[in-house]
This record gives sequence, C-alpha cells and structure tokens, in this order.
Amino acid sequence: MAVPAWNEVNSGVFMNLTRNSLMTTSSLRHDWQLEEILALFQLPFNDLVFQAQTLHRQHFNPNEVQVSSLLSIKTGACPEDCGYCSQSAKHNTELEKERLLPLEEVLEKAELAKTNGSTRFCMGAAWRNPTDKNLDRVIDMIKGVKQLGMETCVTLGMLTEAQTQRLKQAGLDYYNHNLDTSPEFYGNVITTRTFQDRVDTLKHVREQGIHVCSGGILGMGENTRDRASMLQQLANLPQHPESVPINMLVQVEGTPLYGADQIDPIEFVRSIAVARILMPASYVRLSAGRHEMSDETQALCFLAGANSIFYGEKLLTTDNCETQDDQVLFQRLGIHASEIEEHNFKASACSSS
Ligand code: SAM
Ligand code: DTB
Ligand code: SF4
Repeated sequence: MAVPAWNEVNSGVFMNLTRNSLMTTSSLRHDWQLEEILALFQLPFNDLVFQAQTLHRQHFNPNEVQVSSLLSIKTGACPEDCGYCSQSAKHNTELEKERLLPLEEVLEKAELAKTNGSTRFCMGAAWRNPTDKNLDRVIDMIKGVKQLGMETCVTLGMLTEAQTQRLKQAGLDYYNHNLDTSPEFYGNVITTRTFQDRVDTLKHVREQGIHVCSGGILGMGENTRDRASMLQQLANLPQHPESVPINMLVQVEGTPLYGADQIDPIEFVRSIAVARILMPASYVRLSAGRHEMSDETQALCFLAGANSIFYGEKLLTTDNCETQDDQVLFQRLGIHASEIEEHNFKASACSSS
C-alpha cells in the first residue's frame, strides 16, 4: 500500500483506522550506504529538494512547523572540550557560569514560552553527565513543566541506564543527545569522549521508551562525506530519532572552532533535504544558526523538509531570532505552529518501522 499523503492521514476517521497500517507499511530504511547518500548530495538542487518535499508531504502537513523553546538550566564550566561550545571550561570564552537554576525560575520561563506558542520546553545543562543529586532537581523541573501542559525535553550529557529509567518515570518526553558529526571527524572536534559514548546513551534513551532527539552541527570544517556519514549514522540507528536537530555552527569567540570556514547555505539546505529523505517521518529541526541565516535560506530549509524550530530570543547561551521576526517570517511563508496532539502522533509514526 502506498503511504498516504498528510491530508488523507489528517482526516480524523482515516487517522484512527489506519494508524497501525501507516506504521507498518511506511518504508523507513535503516540500511543506507554512504555512496547512496553521497549520490543524493550530488543531485541537481531542484531534483533533491523536489524529492525531499515529496516525501515530506507524505508524512507531514507541509505548512506546519513544531515550535520548541530552550533554556540553559546550568550554564558554563563544563569539563568536556567540544570545540564548538561556549560552555566548555577548557575554552576562554566570555561566558558567565551559573549554578543550576531554581525550580521557580525554570517554571516561569516555561510558562512564558507556552504563552508565546511553544509546545515543548527543552532544558539544557553544561554537564558531561548529571550527578544523581542534580538529577533529582531536574526531575522536579520535568514534573513542573509537564504540569503546565507542555512536552518536556532535557539535554544533560551522558546517562547511565538507571538515570535514564528515572527520567522515564518522571514522564520525560524527549532526550536530546547529538551525535554532532561523523565518527571520522569526531576526534577533530571533541577529545574528552568518543562517538560510541554518544551512541551508548542514545541506546539507553531508546530502551526506556523516551523519544530520541539527535542530530548534529554543520559548518565545523567537515566535508560533504562527513555530513553524509553523520546522517547515515542517524538514519541507520535501529529506530530513527523522532527529532533530528541540524545546527549550523554558531561561532563563539574563544572556542577552537571560531573562524572555521562557514558552510555554503546551499550545501546546508542540501543537508536538510538529505536528512528528510533518509528519515522521512522524523521532525527535522532547523536549530542553531537561524539568526545568522537569511529569511530566504530558512524558507529553502522549510521547502527541503525542515519542520521544527527553536523559538525565543535565546538558544542556550547565544542569540536566536527575535520572536517577532519569526512571526513575520511564518506569516510571509503561510506557515503555522503545530498543536501538541498532532506532532505527538507523527512522532510515534516514525519509531514504528
Ligand atoms: N552538555 C550536553 C551535551 O553536550 O549533550 C547538553 C548541552 S549541549 C550545548 C547540546 C548541543 O548543542 C550540542 O550537542 C551541540 O550539538 C549543540 N551546540 C552547542 N554549541 C553549539 C554551537 N556553538 N553551535 C551550534 N550548535 C551548538
Ligand atoms: C540542539 O541540537 N541545539 C540546541 C539544543 N539541541 C540543546 C542547542 C544549540 C546551542 C547553540 C549554542 C548556544 O546557544 O550555546
Ligand atoms: Fe559541555 Fe555539552 Fe558544551 Fe560539550 S556541548 S562542552 S558537553 S555543554
């Protein structure tokens, strides 16, 4: 059976009756070969974007974008040496470090994000891994944000199996843990952990039944082969991540990657399109770097299949687009923010191959 288009799927009765058949017949692949992915990157731009948009329409409303907000709940002094990050204690950035924020402050920020239209609240901490004591406090935050009626996401570094289980019990919806780059390029960017460490945490998250949010960063000096290889790693996980953030490096003075060659915006759009083709039922998030992009580049990213963004004037430590500018862009493009129920349904469709 052919995969139905989003507007067929969206009509209530059809959705209820066919949810299972949609799940079992969707042709999600987990055996992508690097050469196949490179061939996608080499397609004429129009052919690539057309293919991506065609697949996008089979799984999603093309004019709907899921909106999340971010908050850094613990900023700076991180023991890891990620070459892109303002928060590493190993780099000389201007960043002021902070202790773990109090619960009340986190809930205030979440409420504001909800008022501004976000459906998911993502809390990030500059840790290699959380201590069990810190996890107690994060769990209170997760419970509080859920009570506001928002979806929850946290990104806290590496997790043990037992810690992941505690997050699941707290009701966590998503765990963000990026592979960041290809296994081949990894050592050029981070030396304090391995690519396999990341994969191991993702395995714990998946095994506990928490939705996986995992992607990477482009524009760190990697080449097309590295981009293809990173996307191959994500697509060939036993289940596709429900959410795939594609960040464009935000260059922070004092980090080793400050001054890296910037990625050509067209190559960035191509990467979004390839992510959409490889993981057609996943949310592809146009993440960090939007502030540095033109409206036209962002529009091309949405055309290539991006359907999720971070909204709000700050990412973790760097600037994001002004809320009002995003509202104007959505209006110009005829895009609307999705409601919580609908993207919940889509997220479960992608983990069902
Ligand atoms: N410490 C945790 C970790 O590394 O998983 C959570 C926070 S960390 C800041 C979350 C993600 O943000 C990183 O994995 C990376 O992909 C992204 N990121 C960090 N700094 C960035 C930058 N300057 N530009 C783009 N993405 C960045
Ligand atoms: C992700 O992939 N991007 C977000 C979120 N996951 C946690 C973080 C972007 C951070 C950009 C740099 C900063 O603001 O410090
Ligand atoms: Fe620490 Fe995460 Fe930044 Fe790496 S990306 S230095 S682990 S906060």
